[in-house]
Parts: sequence; structure tokens; C-alpha cells
Amino acid sequence: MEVLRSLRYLGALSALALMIACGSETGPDPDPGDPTMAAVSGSGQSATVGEEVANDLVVRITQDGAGVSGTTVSWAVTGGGGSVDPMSSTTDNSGNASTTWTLGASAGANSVEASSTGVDGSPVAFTATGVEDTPPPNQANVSVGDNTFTPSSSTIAEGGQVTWTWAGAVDHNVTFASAPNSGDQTTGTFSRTFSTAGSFPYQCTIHGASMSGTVVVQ
Ligand SMILES: [Cu+2]
Repeated sequence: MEVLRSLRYLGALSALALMIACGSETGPDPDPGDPTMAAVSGSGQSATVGEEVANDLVVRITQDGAGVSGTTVSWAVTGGGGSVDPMSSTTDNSGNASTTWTLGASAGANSVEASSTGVDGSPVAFTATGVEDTPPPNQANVSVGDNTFTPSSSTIAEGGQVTWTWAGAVDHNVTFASAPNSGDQTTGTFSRTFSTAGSFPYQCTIHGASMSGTVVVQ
């Protein structure tokens, strides 16, 4: 009688252990043998709107800790209106697959998903932020000293203007390959408007190439 009771007790314990084991197997964890995809790098970047992010998007597919090669990964833009190239790539010997990402035209959130059929962890989401391009200024100032232009390079928008202000003790001029140019001045200012994009070098003809500058029009 005592032995039978002990056997029943052991049986109950075994049933309990089996239930716990079953519970862990049907939980959220994937089967350990399935291939699994995870992000490696490329999420969280910022770039100018309409431009490519600096770093490629990379996912890795592994099985029991080792990279799985030859698996197709599809890349799709899910927000922001940009584009990915290529839209489909294949994992290499390390299990890695990658694509490039050009952001959409509007500032704000962009997103991409990487997916692979029959792979745990798919899809993997990537995000990026598009930031407005800062336009060049419409106006720039240059100081004309003895014997240097400060700054020596000025960048302005198309249609913008540069104003030179004489600050030295001796005569200088601002002379481009084509007019309008300043004459020789010791004081005062000279302004020129630039209506076409390009790089426009100038110099003071009194002091030659050692006193030169450039206007960059974008
Ligand atoms: Cu000069």
C-alpha cells in the first residue's frame, strides 16, 4: 500500500515535469533549429532628403549560430517614399545580405523592411531620418585687407550677392576674368551679383595671385 502511494506520487511529478517542458516548447521562442534573421547595421541614420544614407542596410541570417548563405532577402520601402537598390539580395558566406537606401524627398521618418520567406524574425525593420538640405546664403561678405581676402572662398546661392569691404591701409581691387570688377580702392565697398552657378576666381591685380579668392555659386 505504501509502495503504491509512492508510485502515484512519482507519476504526478512526472506529469507536472512534462507539462512544464511542453509549456516552454509552445512558448514564444522559435524552434532552435530554424534560420533566424536579425539586423546587423544601418538603422537609425540621418541623411539629406533625396540622398543615399552613408551606410548600407545589413541583415544576417543564422541557423544554430552559423551564417546561412544563399538565402534571398527582399527589401521594401515601407515609409518616406525613398528607394532601395537592390530590392532583392542573397546572403553571403557569413549569412549577410545588404542593400543601399536613398531617402524620400520629404523631411522626416523613413522606413524599410527586410523579409525572407520561412525565416524567423522576418521582417526586420530599419528607420532613418531625412533632413532638409540647408540652402547656401543669398549674401556673403569679404574683408579686403593687406594683402588678403577674408574669407578667401565664399559660397552663395544663384542670384546671390557678395560684398567686399576695404579694411587695409593700401590700394586693392577685386578683379574677375570678366567684369564687373572694382577699381583700385582704399576704402568703401564693392558688390557683385552672381546669376549663374559656377566657381568664379578673382584676385587683386596690384598684389597678384598671392591676394586671390573664389566665389562659389550653387
Ligand atoms: Cu591688393
